[in-house]
Amino acid sequence: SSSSSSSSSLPCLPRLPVLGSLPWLGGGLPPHLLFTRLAHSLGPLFSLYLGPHFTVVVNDHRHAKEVLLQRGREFAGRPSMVTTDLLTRGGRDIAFADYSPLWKFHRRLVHSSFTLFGEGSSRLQDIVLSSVDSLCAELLSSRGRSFDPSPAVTRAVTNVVCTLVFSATYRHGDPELQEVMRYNDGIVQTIARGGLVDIYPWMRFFPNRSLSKLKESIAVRDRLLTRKLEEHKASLSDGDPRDLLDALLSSEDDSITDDHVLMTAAEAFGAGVETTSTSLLWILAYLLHHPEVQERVQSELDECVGSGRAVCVSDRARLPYLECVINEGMRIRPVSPVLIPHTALTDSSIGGHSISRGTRVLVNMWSIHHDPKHWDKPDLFNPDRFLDNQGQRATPSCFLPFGAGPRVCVGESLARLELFLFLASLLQRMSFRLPHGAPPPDLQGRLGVVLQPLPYKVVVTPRPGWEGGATQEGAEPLL
Ligand code: HEM
Ligand code: PLO
Repeated sequence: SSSSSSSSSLPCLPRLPVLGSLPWLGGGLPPHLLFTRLAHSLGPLFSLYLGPHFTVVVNDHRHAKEVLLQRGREFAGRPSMVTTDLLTRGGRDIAFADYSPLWKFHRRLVHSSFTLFGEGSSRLQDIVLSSVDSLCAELLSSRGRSFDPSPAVTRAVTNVVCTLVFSATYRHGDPELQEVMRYNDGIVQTIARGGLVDIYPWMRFFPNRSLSKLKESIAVRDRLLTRKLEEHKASLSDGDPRDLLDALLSSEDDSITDDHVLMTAAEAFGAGVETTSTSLLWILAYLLHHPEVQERVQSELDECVGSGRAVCVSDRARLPYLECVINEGMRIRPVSPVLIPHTALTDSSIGGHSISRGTRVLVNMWSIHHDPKHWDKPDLFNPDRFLDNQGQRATPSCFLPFGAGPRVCVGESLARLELFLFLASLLQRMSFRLPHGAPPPDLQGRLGVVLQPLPYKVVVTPRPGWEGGATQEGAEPLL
């Protein structure tokens, strides 16, 4: 059992003073692949020094569950890092804040505000569906030309989050929306988690282009969000909260400061956009590789929804194959392949090895999602693995794309709802294929703040009934 004490000691990479184990981490592989390879020789649980920081790497689902669930509270800390401290005003957010009673209260508040707009609420569905409609119209207006779907998808997802967080909806080309997307890009490019400043904090005193760009982007973000915050304060009423900002502002507790409200809004934004759009782009990339999967989703849609109406949340239970496609996409390309670093809040243990307080723990979800002991042909995109032999949906216990335990993603149900409504609506209305002679998308991806596919191009063709664009032909007129 996981609690039995182990006689062998925890394997550790060699290390030098100051550099720690960094010289043994060369080869240019991104961390999730490097750790997976090291686990082959050292075993699924090993340790190393990232500069001065003793770090345990967990590569199998048994130990991951110990860290995230069984001893979740003992491993619910976060290390302090230079870039994320700048990003969050020293941890006044959820994701990068260390464990504290205030953090716990803050997280619960955010969680319940999400539930307020969450599943079952028709408002959230309306917000998502209206953004999906414009996305479909935009993609269908390409009229058979090939294009990169990423900007349009990112814009659509950004619009959903803007509505949720501060009730703004933007038209294509709105300068404020462009400002939001530009600052977000600046942060994404410079916040590379695990960068050198985050290992050696003293490096921030050297001229550093990337760090100045990060600071500039953060300043643009703060100016915009402060303006939204002031507008909300001025128009706040006792009625139902209009959005996340209202919900946070109406909290009676003054331990939640303006800084907390601002950082939470900024984070919901960043997390909401980066993860959802990236997951959608991965799934589209795999559909281009597997046209038979796309056709099967479309037959399911034709059978259960048809082309006479828009897809809605209540169709979810009737579209099990689409859910499997979404799960398989998140399994094979987890957007956060090593989660966010955890730290031990007290002396504890993993797999019987004692772990001292302050130890950093990296959970390698990539290796868990590609473990050949638990997944048949793990490198194959096969949505059927999420169906049992009766054709019912089944979720294997080593599938954890949102993490688990006290630090589980707070946006999980929102994210799942968005992925479902976006994919269902897109595939109901159009088919995606490769441009003539184009190679299928690269599936290696690039690890930045999330694991992203490299840019690729698609051609879309409207499906029967949707040739006229987003509004389908022969539909009831609105008035
Ligand atoms: C944390 C995945 C969408 C907000 C996380 C973590 C993962 C994750 C793996 C880290 C868990 C850990 O460190 O143990 C995803 C995926 C998404 C998604 C795969 C979409 C496909 C969202 C959305 C939001 C969100 C839409 C909010 C609007 C957060 C926050 C945390 C988090 C605030 C930090 C939780 C904490 O540290 O306590 N997410 N996420 N995520 N996610 Fe998500
Ligand atoms: C993305 C860029 C934004 O400008 C700021 C931001 C906030 C929250 C981060 C997100 C970024 C990247 C993805 C993260 C998210 C919190 C949880 C999520 C790290 C940096 C994941 C997948 O773990």
